Amino acid sequence: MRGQIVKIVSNNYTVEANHTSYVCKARGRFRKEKKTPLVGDYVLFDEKNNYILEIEKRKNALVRPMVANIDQAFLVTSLKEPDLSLNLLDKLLVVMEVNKIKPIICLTKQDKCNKEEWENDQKIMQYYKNLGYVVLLNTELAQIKDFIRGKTSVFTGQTGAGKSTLLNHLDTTLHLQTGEISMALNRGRHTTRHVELLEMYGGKVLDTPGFSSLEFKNMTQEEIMNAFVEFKRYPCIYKDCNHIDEKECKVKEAVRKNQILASRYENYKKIVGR
Ligand SMILES: Nc1nc2c(ncn2[C@@H]2O[C@H](COP(=O)(O)OP(=O)(O)OP(=O)(O)O)[C@@H](O)[C@H]2O)c(=O)[nH]1
Ligand SMILES: [Mg+2]
Ligand SMILES: [Zn+2]
Repeated sequence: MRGQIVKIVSNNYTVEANHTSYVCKARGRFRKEKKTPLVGDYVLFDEKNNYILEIEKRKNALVRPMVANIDQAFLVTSLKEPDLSLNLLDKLLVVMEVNKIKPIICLTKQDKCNKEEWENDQKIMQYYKNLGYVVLLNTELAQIKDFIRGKTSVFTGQTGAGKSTLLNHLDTTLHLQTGEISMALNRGRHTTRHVELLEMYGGKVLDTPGFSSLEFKNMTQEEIMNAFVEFKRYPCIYKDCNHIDEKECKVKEAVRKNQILASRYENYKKIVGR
């Protein structure tokens, strides 16, 4: 039978097919072949013995969070508690740009900001909007639902940013566990511990465990550079300019003139390891 993996807890793979869930094991040979089934994978499975037989070719896959076959990503970004991290946001944008996944920036905890902080955040977010990115508040549920329809969306972002809370607001029947409960149980920092695929509003959404930092692997400097989409607006003299050590560089000039947000340039250097 053909189905889709909707949840993985240690070696148990929950596969959904025709609105029925099957808890399956994976074949031993997957490990030999270095194939790891991911949430979002379409698989062929033996529904009598509950074994995954075959993983279908993926449209794409992310390493962190570990998910497959994604159309778009909600980058759930808190403005407070935890404080806005433009470094994390830029890193996530790079991941999505490199993997050709549409990012949607979704801000949370605006209610915790004072007037001055919110005005400053809005200025920063206007910069991202000018780059062509969608920026929404987690209170704009109708718009979020519109984006969800007909697509597979991963919800990713820092732990405690409010991914599960937002999904609970979108579908009030969900009751996903959120921050405070885990604190009460003293389970540590990460409330969501498994990736889970859910269906809502004619689309699929994936709640994922948050993280406190992001590492980069398998990305070239060129890919990272291209992911900073505004750099292309300032063509340098040298086509292979890295915008770091070169003396005459239009990108660096644009940073000096405040045309490029300084934090974007600093995060570019950090991500490429400079
Ligand atoms: N004031 C305020 N609190 C929020 C908002 N969104 C989420 N929270 C709170 O933030 C805390 C963390 O929310 P979660 O939804 O558990 O965060 P998460 O991103 O799912 O975290 P992980 O599962 O650990 O990755 C909870 O106490 C929520 O009630 C918001 O917009 N405003
Ligand atoms: Mg969560
Ligand atoms: Zn340059």
